[in-house]
Amino acid sequence: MTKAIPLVLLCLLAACGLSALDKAAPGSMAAAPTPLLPRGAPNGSVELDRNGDGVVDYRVYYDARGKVAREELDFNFDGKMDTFYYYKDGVLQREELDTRFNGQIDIWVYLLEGTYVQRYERDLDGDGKPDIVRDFGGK
Ligand SMILES: [Ca+2]
Ligand SMILES: [Ca+2]
Repeated sequence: MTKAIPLVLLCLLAACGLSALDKAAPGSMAAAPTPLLPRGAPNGSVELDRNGDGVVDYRVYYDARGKVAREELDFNFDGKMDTFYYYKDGVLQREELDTRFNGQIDIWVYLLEGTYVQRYERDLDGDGKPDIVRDFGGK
């Protein structure tokens, strides 16, 4: 037993906290801290076909200063965007996820400083309104 153990335990606890959030947002659809293409032409947009099937599955929009403003992702490659990231001044503010792939957002994640989850909302019954709200506080 060493003094390092409490720190390891703390890390495990932190990992548990994160994985609980992961469980609510299946797969790797959780936070993407950095945009795929963070800079681009002012007010422009870029489309990508990540899996090469001829269907666009990633789209990014830039603000007037060429910083990323919004990203859209087709996570399950069914041709419909299901994961949305909203930025302000290039910093991630909000994620919206359609985890049932039915065209309706069912998870909203609000971020602080682009990293910390400030608020988490989930729609369980498919009416488009959150049933679970977790507010982690912050500013
Ligand atoms: Ca594709
Ligand atoms: Ca999709």
